[in-house]
Amino acid sequence: MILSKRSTTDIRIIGPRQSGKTTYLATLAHCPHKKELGMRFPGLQILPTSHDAENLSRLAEDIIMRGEKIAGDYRRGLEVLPFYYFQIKIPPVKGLPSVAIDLATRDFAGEIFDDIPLAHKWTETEPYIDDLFTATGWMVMLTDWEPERDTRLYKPAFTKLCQEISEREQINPEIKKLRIAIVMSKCERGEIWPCRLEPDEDLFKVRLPKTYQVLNQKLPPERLQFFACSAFGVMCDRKDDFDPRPNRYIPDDGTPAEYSACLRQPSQWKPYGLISPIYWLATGKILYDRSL
Ligand SMILES: Nc1nc2c(ncn2[C@@H]2O[C@H](COP(=O)(O)OP(=O)(O)OP(=O)(O)O)[C@@H](O)[C@H]2O)c(=O)[nH]1
Ligand SMILES: [Mg+2]
Repeated sequence: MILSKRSTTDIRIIGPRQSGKTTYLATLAHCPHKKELGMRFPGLQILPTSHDAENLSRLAEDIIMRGEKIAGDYRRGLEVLPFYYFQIKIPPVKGLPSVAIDLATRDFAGEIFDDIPLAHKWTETEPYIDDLFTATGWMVMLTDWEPERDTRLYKPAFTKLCQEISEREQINPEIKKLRIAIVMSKCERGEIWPCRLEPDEDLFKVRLPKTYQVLNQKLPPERLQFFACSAFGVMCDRKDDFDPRPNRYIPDDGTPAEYSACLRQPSQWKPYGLISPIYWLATGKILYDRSL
């Protein structure tokens, strides 16, 4: 008999400004390719189960589907920062039992991540870091890989976070169970789309070597995994009708392409890799199909 395993997962989504955190959550809430997913994985369910999570789904319908980008977030007090609740059911497959995940999650404004390495901002940043340590997992979304970002922001931010982890786990051994999923967002971009299959080796190790080194020195693989995801996906990844162009357009207003893209063709909207990081954060197992 296959037993259904139920677990509650409390995740914080962090990462620099405009790395796609809120779009990711709105896409998860809306789950635009539900019908197709239902055919590929009968029994798969992704349900927003709180008012705020339903609002996210409306954000997807009213803004993303209309080809606009959702507004960036600014630092808000933790007491007013919403939690989004989801129920995710993954059917039994390839010898793994079915999994039901009760997900509680919230995303922090990018400026909080950007401030992590800044000693003079620590008093403002610390309450958010305290909140991070009340979660069972972190999803860190990164989007660009210029050497400058690798050395000047990501490496120092992760060095500080790892230092906090090792200090706090001396006091609270529960923190030793914390898992961290590092996710390259917007992976439909042509130059990184092929690397989505092995993001650890082909994306992070190659494109963010300093960050990759620090993380691997500080955290064992049971606590650290690398993923690639895209809230937008490509135009069509079916073998019989392949069209690998990113399903995004870049407004012609001079804003940097990485930060201002919008969904191009809502009828073709098929995100990539939304569930994989959540699945690993919840279960410690790698999902058989990373495209999920
Ligand atoms: N190409 C592409 N662009 C995306 C994707 N996801 C989000 N974006 C775009 O990236 C920009 C920033 O997205 P947000 O979701 O607001 O990013 P954020 O991390 O929540 O940003 P802050 O709230 O400022 O921290 C917007 O223009 C989005 O449309 C994606 O999968 N692919
Ligand atoms: Mg946001």
